[in-house]
Amino acid sequence: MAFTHAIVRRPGARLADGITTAALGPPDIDRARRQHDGYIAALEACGLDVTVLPGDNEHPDSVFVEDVALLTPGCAIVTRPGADSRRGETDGWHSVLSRHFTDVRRITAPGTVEGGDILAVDGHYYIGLTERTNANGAQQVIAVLESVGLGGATVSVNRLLHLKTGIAYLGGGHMVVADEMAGMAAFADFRHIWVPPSEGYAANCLQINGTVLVADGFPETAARIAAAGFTVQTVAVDEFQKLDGGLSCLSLRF
Ligand code: CIR
Repeated sequence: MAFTHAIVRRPGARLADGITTAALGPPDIDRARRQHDGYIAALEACGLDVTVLPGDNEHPDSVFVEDVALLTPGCAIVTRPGADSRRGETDGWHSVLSRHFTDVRRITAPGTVEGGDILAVDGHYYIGLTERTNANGAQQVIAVLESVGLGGATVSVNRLLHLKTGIAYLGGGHMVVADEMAGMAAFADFRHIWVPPSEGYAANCLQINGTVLVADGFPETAARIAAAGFTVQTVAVDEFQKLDGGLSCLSLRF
């Protein structure tokens, strides 16, 4: 699928208070801002027109905009994050998305959904059931998708934060897989590009208009993706890794 636009949000002043399991220390806000600039430049180099929203200083994790919406060719959906501290991040997103989409839906209680749990594969949407995305939320997403002629199905995720923490679809049947995703029946028929355990963070990569953005510092994964025929561009995002955030989490593409 060709993308023309992306939406990002500047890191907020309270970035260092974001949720994390990473034990990599607190992020350096100035370095995070520079890396965010580099990320925007990488999206632009892929041909995207990038809308940059101002930082949200109330919500430390608000830079991870992928989690607050699902954008599809038929509609946009504002999610309802499963993390309590992230729930308020969705305020204002209906109006942001209404500038680009005529049909904007919302996930409602008791459903919870975070966009990091939704993997788009050629018009089909895999929805990871995790601590952040529950069955009710997933069924609401599937109902919306079906109402616009698309489809979705759930997969259970046990060890990872989000589904896309361990998997990325590059197009052409190529799936980058790490950890538990490598053995998942739902993805068995794809052409796997396997991420070694020492480079697990790099599984969250992003194919945009033929270029695959890969986190800097994971040479084996970058080499394996290049060997599959893709142009690879590395992007430094290690300040966001400290908050369990990957490349895809930092933008919404459409
Ligand atoms: C969180 O735990 O919610 C954030 N610190 C990281 C979110 C990363 N988002 C994603 O993987 N889609």
